[in-house]
Amino acid sequence: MAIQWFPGHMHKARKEMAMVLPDTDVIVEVLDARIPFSSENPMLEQLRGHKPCLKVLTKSDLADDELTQVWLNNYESDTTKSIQISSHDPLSIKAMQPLLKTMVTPSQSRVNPFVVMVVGIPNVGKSTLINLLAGRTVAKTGNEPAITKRQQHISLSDHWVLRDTPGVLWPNVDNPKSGYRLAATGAIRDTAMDSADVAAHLLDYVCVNYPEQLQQRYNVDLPLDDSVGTLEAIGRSRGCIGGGGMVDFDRAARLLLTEFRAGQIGKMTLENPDMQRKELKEVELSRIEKAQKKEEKKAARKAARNKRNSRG
Ligand SMILES: Nc1nc2c(ncn2[C@@H]2O[C@H](COP(=O)(O)OP(=O)(O)OP(=O)(O)O)[C@@H](O)[C@H]2O)c(=O)[nH]1
Ligand SMILES: [Mg+2]
Repeated sequence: MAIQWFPGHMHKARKEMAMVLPDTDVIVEVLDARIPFSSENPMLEQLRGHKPCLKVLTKSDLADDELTQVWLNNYESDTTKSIQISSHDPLSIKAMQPLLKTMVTPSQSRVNPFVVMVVGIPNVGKSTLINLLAGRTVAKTGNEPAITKRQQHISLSDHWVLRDTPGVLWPNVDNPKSGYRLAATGAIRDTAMDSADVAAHLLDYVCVNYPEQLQQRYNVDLPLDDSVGTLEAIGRSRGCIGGGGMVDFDRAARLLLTEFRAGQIGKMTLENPDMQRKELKEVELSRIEKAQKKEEKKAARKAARNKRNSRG
């Protein structure tokens, strides 16, 4: 299922980001440590060009530590550095500033402060990070996407300025698997997708990769080879019962998603770099197929038109 959730303010935000980019010294791209691939916005990648970029894997308190390390190793390059943080770990936030300093070139003649633009998909924790760096509440935060609606400048000191930006998704999330993961972690409004569908996709992965945590949390015998059956068993064990004594799948799904997002099932990461490579190939193949079909349709229409004209 392709997701199309691109509210007007995101379109405006994208344009504003492009406008202020020339005056930006470093881009801080906030990624969700549970879905580093799916939370990386390809639109931002194009926008930033060769600007130095610090990839910040946030919510690491909710992610699988081993996989967070794998992802961090995956990013290092000349213009890109990476770090993991958690809003619950002040030391991880403190470690960011020295790293940012290594990414700018100080010049004695410089009078303007360095500008750091904080970007990322909705609900990933950009404003929370800014508040923690500033040491006070300067930006509005909230546990739902699209809280920040416009850019905001925050002076950290005479030498540093932070720019908070609204979360931006790309107009058409063309990898359906990424769409489900974005929905599972709360980057997409819950109303944009069917909760039971999102929960079943989450369980497809969790049942295989984190079966013990799931079993422990729900404390019932789960049929782990069947995600719909697992969701049904979770719903029954938690009293999500609707008419006729049947499990209310929507309620069970919402319960599972809430507990997953709060880290109550355990620390989990939903993707690794191998999955990223495989899925990017699939997306490319499907793009080529779609383009071919479009061309074939166009050719068929043209042939039909020519036939009609030659008859007439
Ligand atoms: N567990 C955990 N929660 C976090 C962390 N960072 C942020 N959050 C929570 O994530 C939610 C979203 O945080 P925000 O800072 O508003 O996210 P944002 O990226 O600014 O969102 P938009 O402005 O909507 O794009 C809030 O409920 C935060 O408390 C973290 O490191 N760990
Ligand atoms: Mg925000």
